[in-house]
Amino acid sequence: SLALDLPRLESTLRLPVQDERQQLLQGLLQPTARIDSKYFYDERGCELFTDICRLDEYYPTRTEAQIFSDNREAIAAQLPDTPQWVDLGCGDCNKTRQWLDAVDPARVVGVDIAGEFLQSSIAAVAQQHPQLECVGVVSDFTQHLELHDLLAERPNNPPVFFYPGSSIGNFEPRAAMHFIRRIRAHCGEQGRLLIGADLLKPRAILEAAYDDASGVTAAFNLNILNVVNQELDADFRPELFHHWARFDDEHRRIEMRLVARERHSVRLARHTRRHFEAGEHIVTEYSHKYSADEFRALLAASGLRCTHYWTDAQDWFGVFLAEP
Ligand code: AVJ
Repeated sequence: SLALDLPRLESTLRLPVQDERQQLLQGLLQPTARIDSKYFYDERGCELFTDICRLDEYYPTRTEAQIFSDNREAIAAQLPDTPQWVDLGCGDCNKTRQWLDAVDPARVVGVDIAGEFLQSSIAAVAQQHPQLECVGVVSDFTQHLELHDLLAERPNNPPVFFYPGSSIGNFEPRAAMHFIRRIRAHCGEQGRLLIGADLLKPRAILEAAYDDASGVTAAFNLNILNVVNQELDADFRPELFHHWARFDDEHRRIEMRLVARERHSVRLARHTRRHFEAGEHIVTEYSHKYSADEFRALLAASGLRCTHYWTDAQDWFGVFLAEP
């Protein structure tokens, strides 16, 4: 039957929905309001992010893709034979698909928080590669990465964790270290991490990438308020905020905010309101930037040794291969 042809889908989503809503609410009630960046990615947010990746100003996606296509065979040559390819945040699996010929994995494990989307994107890979075992794991892996049992089913196929796109930049450095340590704990001796990280570069280039002329990133940022309205039954009016993105030299990160245009108040939950003064802001995203040496040091602090490094002609983006 059709149902039996669907690839295996597991779930490690553990947080009850109620806790998630409570966390979101608490963040909004802090002296400086915060919304976790994961709330960007509803259906509209995913579309807008796809549009961002095609912007002239947004260089990371394109630059990483170039590094991958220029070095595909050289990178694959450094990986263990027939690994378990674990794509963290696989989305539509388009990036993974491009590696299958070169890497020849024993199986593909696609991990993503968006469960419905995951089923169909993993199914598409499985259909294109009938010999390949494909498993989808619905998981908020940034909170709890727990794939030991799954990986142990193939003890002779070491995992290659694929974490592209500089998604690691959303973590603050300490949290990034803890997350990479979790990955390391899954590596055994032969496991590897293949990770992309955005590099430090002149401020004007960074800021343009997060505040593009056509306003796509502004729309992406403002859309998070619609997501929060859905999640909490809140009544944010996006038109009362404006998009703000700057590079913070001290913390070496792009910070994205939503700034209140005027004094007003928002209902967050049934009996909870939050007031905003004109100019008061909500932090919606950090996107940390590293030098290649700093990123190697982060890997080292997380128990992994960077063995190979690839970059583009301008040193704008780094691809790191690391092992225990
Ligand atoms: C998906 C986290 C890598 O930080 O560049 C793009 C998200 N935000 N434009 C990034 C994003 C605004 C992106 N990451």
